[in-house]
Amino acid sequence: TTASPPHIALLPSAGMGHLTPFLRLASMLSSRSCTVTLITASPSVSAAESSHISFFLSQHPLVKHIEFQVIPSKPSSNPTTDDPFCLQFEATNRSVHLLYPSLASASPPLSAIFSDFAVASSFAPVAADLGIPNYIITTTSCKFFCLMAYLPVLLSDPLSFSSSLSEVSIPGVTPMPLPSIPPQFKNPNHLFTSLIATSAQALSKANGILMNTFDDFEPETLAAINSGRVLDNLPPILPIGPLETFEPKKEQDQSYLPWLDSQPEESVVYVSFGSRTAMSSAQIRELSKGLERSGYRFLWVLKTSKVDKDDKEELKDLLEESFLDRTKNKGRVVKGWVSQQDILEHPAIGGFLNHCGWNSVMEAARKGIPMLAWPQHGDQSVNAEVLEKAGLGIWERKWGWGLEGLVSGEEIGKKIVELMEDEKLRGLARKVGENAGKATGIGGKSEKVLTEVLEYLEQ
Ligand code: BUP
Repeated sequence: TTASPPHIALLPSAGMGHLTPFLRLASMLSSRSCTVTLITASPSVSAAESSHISFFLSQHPLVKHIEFQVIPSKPSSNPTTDDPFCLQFEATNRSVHLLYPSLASASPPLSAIFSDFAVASSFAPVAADLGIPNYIITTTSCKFFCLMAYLPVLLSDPLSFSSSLSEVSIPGVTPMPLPSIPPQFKNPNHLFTSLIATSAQALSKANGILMNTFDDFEPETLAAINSGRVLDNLPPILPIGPLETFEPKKEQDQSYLPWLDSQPEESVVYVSFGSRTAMSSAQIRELSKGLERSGYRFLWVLKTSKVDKDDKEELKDLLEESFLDRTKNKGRVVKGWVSQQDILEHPAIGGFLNHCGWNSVMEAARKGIPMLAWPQHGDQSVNAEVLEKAGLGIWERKWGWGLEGLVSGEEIGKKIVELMEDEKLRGLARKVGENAGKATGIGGKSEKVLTEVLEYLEQ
């Protein structure tokens, strides 16, 4: 009998940064004739997640959907964090065992499950009971993944994050300066830290770890981890990125597109800090000054709350009317969800001021758009270092974590000018884009890795 394409279930966890790569991969698998089941937790934290899930399903009628109820956390059950996404990771971990019956009775039978790193520990026993391969998907850089995988070892030594050391050392990986480490990692009791450490301990049980990165972007780190230098018990690390985007244009407020269409090529700075950064009003004011001072055209997506459902402030309450007036020909400020993919693909975009969420980095890499990195929290400082090293952008380290300090408009303005005028950087970034295209093209390294996994899983 000839082999038939595998049936793969995908289990993402909370937040658009986690959902997006899963939906993209689901679409890629579906177009390669796999049977795909998308598993989603309900209720979701943000409105963006629920609307993207519905939209995805409407575009992919062949994809099966399992929705499961998460057992909610008790209010203020965790004294170390009130981050709704982090609490949802924990709630999802407590609930994934509920999936067993529907996964066991899937038809055709499941060939494998691709589950998020954040649920690795609680899902490992479910996968073992089902007796099917489990691949873990991480939604960050390979370098930050190394830090997460090695976290249990670091936490076992009280001196690992001691302020007397200037950097954190992980075998095989270039040292990470202490200020780049998420501050929560210094507290082993913090929910974020304990979730990651527990997930890390389950990695050795997985069949492979799929990553949205590519060999040319992080060659040394990928070589180190795949030769067992970081830890000797990890399954293969499988770089399959940058993931293809499926998102067709949505009916949404795209009032900025006609404006963008009328701007010269590579003249506009696109400014966005992802779906989870709530910038302070003082920093928003400085950023507006910086954009104006730079003299460059800009498209700025502004958010003021961690969860979109809470974002109620209007532009006129956040920015001075005189600013909006003075810059009305130079720029656009947008509130609410935009199609970042369409924006980054637009020829008018010449630079990207961004928080370095890994999806955004890979999206900029695909298009070879130079970035000005301004990490806000989590994996973003390590990601900033990775993209700078790869030639995709610049990073002003002294700005620190965006959510902690206040950077002046003057400095921001200067850095934007640097980003837009650095022709060498533009050339390097373009090369990154070419390499990304090669990796995912027919016969490219990332494409081959995914093909091999799917061939292995054929039934
Ligand atoms: Br905001 C926003 N439109 O308006 P990251 C984001 N995106 O398409 P994050 C939009 O969401 P984590 C918007 O293109 C990317 O694919 C964007 O993921 C898209 O950052 C995704 O870049 C956001 O990884 O997540 O949201 O901060 O903290 O998990 O990295």
